[in-house]
Amino acid sequence: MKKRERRYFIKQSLLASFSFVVGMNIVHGRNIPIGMRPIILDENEFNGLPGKSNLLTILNDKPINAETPAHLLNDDLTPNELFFVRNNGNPPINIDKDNWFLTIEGESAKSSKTYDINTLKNKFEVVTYNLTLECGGNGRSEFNPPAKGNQWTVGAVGCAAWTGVRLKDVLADVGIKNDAVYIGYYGADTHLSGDASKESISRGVPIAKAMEDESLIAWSMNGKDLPLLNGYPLRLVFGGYPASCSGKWLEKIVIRNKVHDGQKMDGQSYRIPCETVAPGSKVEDEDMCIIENMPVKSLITYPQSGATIKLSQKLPISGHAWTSAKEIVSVEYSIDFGMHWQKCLLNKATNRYAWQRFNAEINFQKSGYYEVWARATDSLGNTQPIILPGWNPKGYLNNACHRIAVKVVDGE
Ligand SMILES: Nc1nc2c(c(=O)[nH]1)N[C@H]1C(S)=C(S)[C@@H](COP(=O)(O)O)O[C@H]1N2
Ligand SMILES: [Mo]
Repeated sequence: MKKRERRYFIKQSLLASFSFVVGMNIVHGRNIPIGMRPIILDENEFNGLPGKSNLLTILNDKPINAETPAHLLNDDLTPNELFFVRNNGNPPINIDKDNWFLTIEGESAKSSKTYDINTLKNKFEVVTYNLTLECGGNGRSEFNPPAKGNQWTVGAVGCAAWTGVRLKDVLADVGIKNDAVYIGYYGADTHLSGDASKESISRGVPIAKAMEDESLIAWSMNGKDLPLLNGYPLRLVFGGYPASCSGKWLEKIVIRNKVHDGQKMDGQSYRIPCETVAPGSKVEDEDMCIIENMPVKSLITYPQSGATIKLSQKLPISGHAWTSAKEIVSVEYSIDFGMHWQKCLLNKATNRYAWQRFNAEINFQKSGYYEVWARATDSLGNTQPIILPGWNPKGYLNNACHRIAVKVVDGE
């Protein structure tokens, strides 16, 4: 009997990821054997992320997840190419922004309407807000016992100037019934399995959050089109909430008469135990609560951890602090592992949910190894824990103080 040639080909979903990363359709891609990657992914000048700096740290390429090293987050507005990327599925390809449609409907909508992006621009007031987006899983890598999922360190956060229309204006145009409690989104990305009937993610926010002035349907980031990986051509942006609520590649919003029950709203996703639990506990789904407001947090963005300075010099430090409350009221730093804290200079925010710059100059009295820690306090009196806050099964909401290493050496 003739021996049949056996070859195993990659899955359709992996091929879709490869095509996306390469930035074009891979002709004959179905023939790629299992275990082989397009060679271009291994060439140095190509980090595989369209519109993104190759200085991002790639945590996962199926789906694409990449974070920003802390010292590259020093700008007041995070440059588009440095803004982190968190995908749950395969981003859409071949987008035509002139033929992009957003439909608003749902059991608590008084009508159903579909808008193209030009209509949104012309029909509603166009506004710009600086809004901080932070993934609910930012900081996950520090949890112990470890939590599964992307091992974000500190860089799943950024603050950009988002331009678009207010979600509340568009919802009002459609009409909101009195029984509305939630909105949910649907995007054009596809499930990793390749199954077209499944959503990769479909989350949302309570109606009160949707109605805030700063809750946007945005098409622009820092004065430019959204990068493809950040939701081009249209996305939701909610500052102060886990970024998972800010639906990318936005095609549909539903006005719901109950808590939205889309993909990753249920089970353990984007939920924490309603009551504190011991590390490592198994928590039943019904004892898990949806994450709403994000906790107060800060990041030292200058200098880079590991910096060396001379004892005779002062060390300038800088960074950002953010909160879902009205504002940050103080940022302090410590160089003695939290025994003493000194105040930093703190800028006012341009608007609610924008991060606030802090600065300080540090004098060291002796040469040696130091850590600089930063701790922010918001207008509700909430402050950051020094070590890891409440353990939770999925590793969300780690707002422990950021630490950097500094070496002080003798000399002028
Ligand atoms: N359609 C869609 N929207 C999405 C996601 C996604 O996978 N698909 N990821 C969410 C999550 S979990 C986060 S943290 C943010 C990340 O936004 P960014 O990639 O622009 O930084 O987008 C949210 N919106
Ligand atoms: Mo996220």
